[in-house]
Amino acid sequence: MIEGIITRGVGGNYYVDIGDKIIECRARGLFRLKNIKPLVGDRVLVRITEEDEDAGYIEEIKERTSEIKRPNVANAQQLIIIFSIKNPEPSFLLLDKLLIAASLNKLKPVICINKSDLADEKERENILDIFKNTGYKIIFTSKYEPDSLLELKEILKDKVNVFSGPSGVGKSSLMNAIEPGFHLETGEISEKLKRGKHTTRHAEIFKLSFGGYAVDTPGFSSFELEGIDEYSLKNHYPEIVKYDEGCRFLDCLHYKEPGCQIKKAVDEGLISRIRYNNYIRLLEQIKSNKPY
Ligand SMILES: Nc1nc2c(ncn2[C@@H]2O[C@H](COP(=O)(O)OP(=O)(O)O)[C@@H](O)[C@H]2O)c(=O)[nH]1
Ligand SMILES: [Mg+2]
Ligand SMILES: [Zn+2]
Repeated sequence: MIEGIITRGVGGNYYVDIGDKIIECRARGLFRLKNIKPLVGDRVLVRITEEDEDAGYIEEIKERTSEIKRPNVANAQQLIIIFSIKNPEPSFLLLDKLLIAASLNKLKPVICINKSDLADEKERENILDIFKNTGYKIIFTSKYEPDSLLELKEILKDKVNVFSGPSGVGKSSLMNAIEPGFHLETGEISEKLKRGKHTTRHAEIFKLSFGGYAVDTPGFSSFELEGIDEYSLKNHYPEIVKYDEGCRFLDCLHYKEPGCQIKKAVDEGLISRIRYNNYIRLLEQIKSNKPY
């Protein structure tokens, strides 16, 4: 049997990339018995049919390391969160929500600040300052700066990458710049035309010529704080975890409690006030949804 990765699934047919070619496969009945549905991104073992060397059966699905919804993809490894430094300016609250989504979905987040040709050194430093002490990987990219594209490619290489970010930040332009074979539509007019067309999306991961895969997700942008309660939210802020020691109350939410070390760390400039304020906004949102 040959190992491969499912890149596309349409009506019970699965397209499995085995390295040098794509094999069209059916899943074996035993998956249905076990109530397992093969997903795009699944690493599988395939038995090639005797009659046709481009067709086969999926015999085994390897254990998944992650599973995201909308689109439903298994084994994604990185979430590439794309915002632009301006036109439009980044929403740091949405950026935080995407970082939390990455954390919840066991994806490594990479913050990609695009259109960096429009920014000066000071503006870049302001962004880096917001994420100080988080440990997040942050890169600045522009379709006009070839070195930045090389850096992005190095990060994407050999990984299953999920792209996320609001429209207009240059996602499609960026993909086209790193992968000339993509020919994605760019600009506002094409965005409008596309709207409403792709209502029945089937998941698909796209092979990158330099190694790895890419998949686009519209779903994460409407992300709600599913599965997080007020006490677990802080675990998704690495810099809060880092300085979370010595608060007067053991279960301190770093909210209105006296003797809070996190508020002190914000005052001392160790934690960005923008990040802290977002944390408080999300905390209040979680609290208010709670039926008391
Ligand atoms: N200055 C600058 N503009 C860019 C860059 N990338 C894209 N744009 C412009 O931003 C607009 C939106 O780009 P598009 O790729 O369609 O964004 P998407 O909606 O995120 O896919 C277009 O007018 C692009 O020409 C960049 O690196 N620098
Ligand atoms: Mg686009
Ligand atoms: Zn505290």
